[in-house]
Amino acid sequence: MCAREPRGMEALASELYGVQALRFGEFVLKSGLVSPVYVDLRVIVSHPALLNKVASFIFQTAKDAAIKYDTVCGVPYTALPLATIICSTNQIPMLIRRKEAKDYGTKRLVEGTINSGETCLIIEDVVTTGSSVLETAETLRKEGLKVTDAIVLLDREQGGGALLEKHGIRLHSVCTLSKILKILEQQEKVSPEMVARVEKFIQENIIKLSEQNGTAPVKRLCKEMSFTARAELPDTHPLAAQLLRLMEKKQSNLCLSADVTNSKELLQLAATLGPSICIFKTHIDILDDFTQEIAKELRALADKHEFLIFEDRKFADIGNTVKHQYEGGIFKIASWADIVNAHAVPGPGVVKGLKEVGHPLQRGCLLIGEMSSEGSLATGDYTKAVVKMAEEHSDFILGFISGSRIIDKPEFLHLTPGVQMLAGGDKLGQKYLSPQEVIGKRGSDIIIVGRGILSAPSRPDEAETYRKVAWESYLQRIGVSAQK
Ligand code: 5BU
Repeated sequence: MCAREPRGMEALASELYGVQALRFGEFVLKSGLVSPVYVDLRVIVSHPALLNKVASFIFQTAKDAAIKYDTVCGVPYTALPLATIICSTNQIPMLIRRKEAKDYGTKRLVEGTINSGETCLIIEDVVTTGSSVLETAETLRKEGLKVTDAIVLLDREQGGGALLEKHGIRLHSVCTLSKILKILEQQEKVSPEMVARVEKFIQENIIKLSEQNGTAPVKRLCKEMSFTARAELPDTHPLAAQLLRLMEKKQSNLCLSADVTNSKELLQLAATLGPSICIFKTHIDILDDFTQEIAKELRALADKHEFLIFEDRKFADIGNTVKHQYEGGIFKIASWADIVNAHAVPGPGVVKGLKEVGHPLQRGCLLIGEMSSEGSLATGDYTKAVVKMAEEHSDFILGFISGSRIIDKPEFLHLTPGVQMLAGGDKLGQKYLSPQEVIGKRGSDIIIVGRGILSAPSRPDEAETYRKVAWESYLQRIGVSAQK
């Protein structure tokens, strides 16, 4: 829903352009998409007169739409000062949504007086997918508040309104991106060619409801960065870069989960499926007959067939203990596994301990952001905290185990277990999604497949089938048609 064009919109558009809240050119977004427009309304806090003006436009839009509400909440952070001005000027009680509750679970997520049953109006600066507004609405609703409407200064018209409508929220915008474009074109600030480019970009990047999953919209993933391009980014971990390059070379984003209990079978798997895979994942402690010789032979096969070895050890103890578990014991994991993984549950000490051993050896670690098993507790704020921990230790953490992309930074890799051709599950809580869903729709990079391949009559043939399907899903995602 877009409000009638309010008077003074031309002046507002011109001022926003003047302070570079809207910029035109070529911008690489966090997702790797190249966009001809960049909207950053955070800058308006440095221009008090403009900040006041934006707040009054938002308030007027709520008035024009005759919305009934008791309180106002701004989506953190840019909309917080806007909500403050609106509430202070018009004597309306305000609520503040915390982005993260410190000490998870013990602190309040919403500050201010909450009167259950009251209606809260959400204020936002810019809406693309609608997911930030939706997150805020869900937090408020959990506190017993009603959320029926949201006002946004700028709607990028990329599907946010439809998502919010699905969740019972009417989106009202002071202005749309295309309207602002028209104004700036008339003012000769933006060329007709640039307007056409931006309009095309908006059209091509509309996130359709059918592509959205639950509350979090799955991003439209066309025209993303290729694995090769991601390998070249300055912040990509050297091991991730090596992996990305070998994936492109072998045309494989398949990780085999070699869950067998006999070392002969393990080595045979590595020898026969090696050409089809980018990673060979082990649970070394389920082998009946492990010796260091096996690790050596596996290492030689990894070098021969160019795959990485990932020991799915799931470290989850204090730093000092995991250091020993990683380096020593019978398995001496650090001496042969390129990649290990860890739970974030103990806090950053687990990463620091592992890093002391692994970093000098140029190893890398994946953090477990989500699990594929039914009823997993690794969701929501926990997953967000895992992402934060990874960002703080990106010299050792190269990515995540997760069901979908959990951070839009192309430097990080996402590996997803719980994959089979047919969705479903096993009797012990494992849940399966298809390779197309995981790579094409959920934005993960690598599928991890165990029994889907291991229980097939011909393991090499089945591995090839998984490799091809996952690779084609990746090619489609980056906008390249698969070579048959
Ligand atoms: P499957 O046979 O494809 O179901 O095997 C999946 C493998 O991935 C198995 O080794 C699990 O231990 C591993 N896994 C998982 O299934 N789910 C998770 O969330 C994580 C690991 Br973390």
